[in-house]
Amino acid sequence: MTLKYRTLAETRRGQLKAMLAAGRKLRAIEAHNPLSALIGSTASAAAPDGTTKEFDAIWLSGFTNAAARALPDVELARFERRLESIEEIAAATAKPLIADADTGGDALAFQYLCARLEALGVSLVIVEDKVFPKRTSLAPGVHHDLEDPAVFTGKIAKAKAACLGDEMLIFARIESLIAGAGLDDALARARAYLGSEADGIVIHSKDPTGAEIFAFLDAYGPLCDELGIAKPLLCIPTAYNFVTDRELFERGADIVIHANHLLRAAYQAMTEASASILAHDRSREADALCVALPELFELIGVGE
Ligand code: SPV
Ligand code: MG
Repeated sequence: MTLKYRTLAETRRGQLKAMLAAGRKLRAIEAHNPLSALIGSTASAAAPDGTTKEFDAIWLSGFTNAAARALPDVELARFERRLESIEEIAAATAKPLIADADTGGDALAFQYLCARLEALGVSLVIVEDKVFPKRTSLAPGVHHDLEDPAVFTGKIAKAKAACLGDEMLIFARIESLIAGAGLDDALARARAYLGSEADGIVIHSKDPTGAEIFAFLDAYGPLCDELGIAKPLLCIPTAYNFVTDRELFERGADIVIHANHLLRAAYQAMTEASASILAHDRSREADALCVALPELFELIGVGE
């Protein structure tokens, strides 16, 4: 870890809740190890209005955590192993952390997981309404079993009760659209989860046209109005990435997660650099694909 970008669990944990309470719209970038978290945390770009944009939080993706180990995203990582990798990332960035809990296992396993994540200073835990062990959401032709909504909300209620404070949020992730169960099922689940202990809702979709997600977003505001309950909504626009964050915010999303892009960017550069070294019988041509060493030293330090 670098000593430059750190914070205390106590300082970090409540930040996301405070940002949402202030009405902020938030962007998160995926990390699969401490270096990718450092890169995502220090990334910036000029916004059209002259301000500087940064990511507001780091997404501790289950998919890229597994992919970095050359494993499928099917909840194979053991509890302690997953926590170790989250702890390593937490030591490398001061940004708020959003943890992907997958299904969280059964109610007891999810209680313990949330207790440990709270102690690490995680700001938001996302748990999905599939049956353990889940299958990855975006792969074609995969069958998904959805959890009974009452079992799922019961699990969230127990985990909330197991937390020592009220700073760490737990969002309920709806997988109806991923499982092919349709918009009506997604909205029925949104209704149930809005009335539960969950602090917010995640809606996921793999429809590349965006029609599915727009239909849900159009119905979510009126549903909240009908119930008199407003909870933040989070989207993961990997499949419909022609839509900008701004448009998703304007259509009612509060948080957007770019869920796997640093791992995929690294994969692409590693593949091209490997082929280039073989093709040219030397590494000079691959330099164009690689960070210069001084830039890497600047980020991680040289131990002086
Ligand atoms: C992840 O990044 O692990 C996610 C998002 O849960 S997705 O892979 O699209 O399901
Ligand atoms: Mg995941």
